Amino acid sequence: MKNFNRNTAQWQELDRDHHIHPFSDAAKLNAKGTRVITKAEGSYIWDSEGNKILDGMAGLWCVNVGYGRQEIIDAADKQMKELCYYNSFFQTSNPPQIELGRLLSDVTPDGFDHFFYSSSGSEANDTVVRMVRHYWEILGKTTKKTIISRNNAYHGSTLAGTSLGGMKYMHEMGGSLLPGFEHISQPHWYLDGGAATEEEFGLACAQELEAKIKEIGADNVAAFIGEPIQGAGGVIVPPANYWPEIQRICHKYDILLCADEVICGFGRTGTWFGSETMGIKPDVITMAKGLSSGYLPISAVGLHQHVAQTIIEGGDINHGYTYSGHPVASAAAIANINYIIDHNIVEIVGSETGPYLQKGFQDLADRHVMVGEARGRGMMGALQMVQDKDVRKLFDADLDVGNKCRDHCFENNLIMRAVGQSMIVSPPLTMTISEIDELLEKAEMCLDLTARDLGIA
Ligand code: PXG
Repeated sequence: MKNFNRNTAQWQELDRDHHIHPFSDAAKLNAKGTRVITKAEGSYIWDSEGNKILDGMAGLWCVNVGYGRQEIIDAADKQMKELCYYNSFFQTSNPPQIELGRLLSDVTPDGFDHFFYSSSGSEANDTVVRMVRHYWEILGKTTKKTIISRNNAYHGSTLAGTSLGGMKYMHEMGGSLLPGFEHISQPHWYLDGGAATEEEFGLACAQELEAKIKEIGADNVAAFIGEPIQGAGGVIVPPANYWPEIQRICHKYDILLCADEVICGFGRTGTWFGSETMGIKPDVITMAKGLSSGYLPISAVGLHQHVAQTIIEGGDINHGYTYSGHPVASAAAIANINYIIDHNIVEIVGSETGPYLQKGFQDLADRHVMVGEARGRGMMGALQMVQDKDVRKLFDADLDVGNKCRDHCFENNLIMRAVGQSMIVSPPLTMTISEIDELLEKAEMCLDLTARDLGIA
């Protein structure tokens, strides 16, 4: 390929000269130089220096079936040649997007049979905001506009995504918190629970929703949105009574329940959807990432029958994207879902690899001086680092323990992400037991190195 054959230093220089990276401090990154990833296969990526790196994050929580699957490559290649693009606006459709809808109605929870497509999780969540408000307008409840979410939630980086999300530092950039969005506490018992039991805390967090609805007035609230298990916020698994109580409250006040399944969907938690793992029956679901395992950008909003029927009968839908239902991305998504089905990936995560990873993390937490808690479900997990396990006390923020540990991982060819003082994994769902062993060994070694930096061990 013309000009692709450069060395690391040349690529770093060009990257510095021409690229603004997402969620990065550009000046610091430029001074350090980016790591250039050149190829990938299965659970491993390679950089331009030839290092083989175990990808504990499946890219960015998305390459669920692992890298380089020929079935997906072939499906995209075939579709690219046949019909590389056509829109869905001119009363037109295309076979891959039609087939994808049928397949999604099979794998999504009961009652979901209509889907609206876009290219990213953020666009899908923008769609959720517009659709739920439109739904209430059709029903004549024009004041039902506000959407309630949680602090530290992540729902994307567009203006609506940022506003839905509960990341303060994102709201602060450019005054990005739009009106019509409210946030309640996240159900993070380990760090925020204080003296409460998990049950007491779960109930209290859920009941904040009721208090918020009463404060705003149910007539003004359109929906509640949440990730079944918060991902980017730090793999936060809510107490068992949290979601049932949220469900009860949404039902009581006639508020739509939206599950953001962008990370939890397509097997990540050991069932097809995180809603199933957490026992939720949502009205709307957001899907992206694992929908195509990241091979091509595609996302979807699933509408439960009762929502879909109202929208279908409600007249013009003044919403859509150039790439809604892109044929090549749809073909990749179909091949990806078929790969998941054909290889029993959801069942294997639910009964074998998921429990194995979780037990490995739990054992590590039990024996490691710095790990206060192991959280997770299926193939997503977090190791919470603490200074004092007995009182759940974090390290001083200035010590930057998360990034210290993340850097050790990087140097030792393991991708693990730091969220505050938690180390996060979300590996490909196809990761084998021996690869999980490698992940666990490297993770422990990097925790040891971090402890040594801090003078603990
Ligand atoms: N919802 C959830 C639950 C997500 O995790 C989005 C929506 C937005 O998807 P797009 O495709 O627009 O990025 C996400 C994305 C991180 C990190 O640092 C996580 C995401 C994106 C970027 C960084 O963990 N998740």
